Amino acid sequence: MSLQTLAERRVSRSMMMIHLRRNTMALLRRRSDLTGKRRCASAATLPALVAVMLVCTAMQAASALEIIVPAYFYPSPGSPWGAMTAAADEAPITAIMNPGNGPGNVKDQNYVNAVNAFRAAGGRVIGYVYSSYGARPLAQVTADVDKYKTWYGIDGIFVDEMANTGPAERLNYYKSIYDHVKQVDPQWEVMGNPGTNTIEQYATWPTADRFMVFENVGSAYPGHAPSAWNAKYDSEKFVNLVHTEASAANMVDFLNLAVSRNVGGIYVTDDVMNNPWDTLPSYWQQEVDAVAQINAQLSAGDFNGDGVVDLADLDDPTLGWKARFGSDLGGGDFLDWQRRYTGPAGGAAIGLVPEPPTGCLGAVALVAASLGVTRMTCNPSTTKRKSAANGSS
Ligand SMILES: [Ca+2]
Ligand SMILES: [Ca+2]
Repeated sequence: MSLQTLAERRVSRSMMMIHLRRNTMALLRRRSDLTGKRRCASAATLPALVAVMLVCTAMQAASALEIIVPAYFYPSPGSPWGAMTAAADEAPITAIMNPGNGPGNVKDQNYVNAVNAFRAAGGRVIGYVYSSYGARPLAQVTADVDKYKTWYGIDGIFVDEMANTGPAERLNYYKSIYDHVKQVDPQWEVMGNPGTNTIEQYATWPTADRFMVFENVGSAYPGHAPSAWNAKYDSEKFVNLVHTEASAANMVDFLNLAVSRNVGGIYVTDDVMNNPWDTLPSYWQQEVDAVAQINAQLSAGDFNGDGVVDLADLDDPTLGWKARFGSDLGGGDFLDWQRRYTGPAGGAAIGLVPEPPTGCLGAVALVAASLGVTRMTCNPSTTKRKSAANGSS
């Protein structure tokens, strides 16, 4: 992998983590008493985890799962753009705008307003261009890219109908698009859509920052097998689109399946062919909630949002657990951290892992004592966030 690609990955990861950090407070506020109960029960497994701590280093938190919406609907009043904007502080969302099989012929103020509102709420937007599997004249593609840059404040380009085979000149065609986008704006991402598995050369050439490697009906998703080379890259490099999936339960299963398959971006809809992308799914809010829940699990213990669960998550002067204890973080969050931290023992935190059944109480009490806090128990009604208990934010 080239240094440039690595740098872009870091930019992409840091953008994701900024989004995660922005959402941390909201996510934590949404956790229920049930979650508190589950956390306290987990104290019984702590001794086993201590053994793991001794042999491992700081644990890498997984990248957040992102929703990638082909938003091929016009932003008229009451359109699904409003529902996407309303959800943008709950889960990371990138919308693909597509005014007219591309940017269209004129700047559209309704798109300006919708895009600006969605981005102000935390969403990202990339602009649709098609490439006819390498047959569309390059100048037409780059002209579309330029129109997006001139008319809209967005975050990148979505290259549809991407080829997934050689020869080198086809790869070079897509690298030319990629290079043009990076010239137009080095911050812009390029998402390529072969719609199916592709060869690794498309990633290494490079031709895109991430790839949509599945676009098909729900019934084809469980049996889908990603290319073996995908495992060498971060999950944020891969996106799946699933349409014609009527079952909300299957949708949730597919989100988890995506995580298990090293896929960082997904969208599942019950809309069907000929155009499954001209509205949001009927289970949109359930999908947003499910992604937020998955991300809360993936980021548990990573209080400073840097993608790693380590001692800084306790000690960071503003974002660390100690600094936030009693405001938006409590004993259950410490146990999250303890479960996921696998680095060397340091400070007071690790030396106090107790035996069950008083595990939760003891762990929290010992850390709390070092902070001068006296009344913490394992009762979910008291370990839940103060903000939730007070009904404030
Ligand atoms: Ca439709
Ligand atoms: Ca961290």
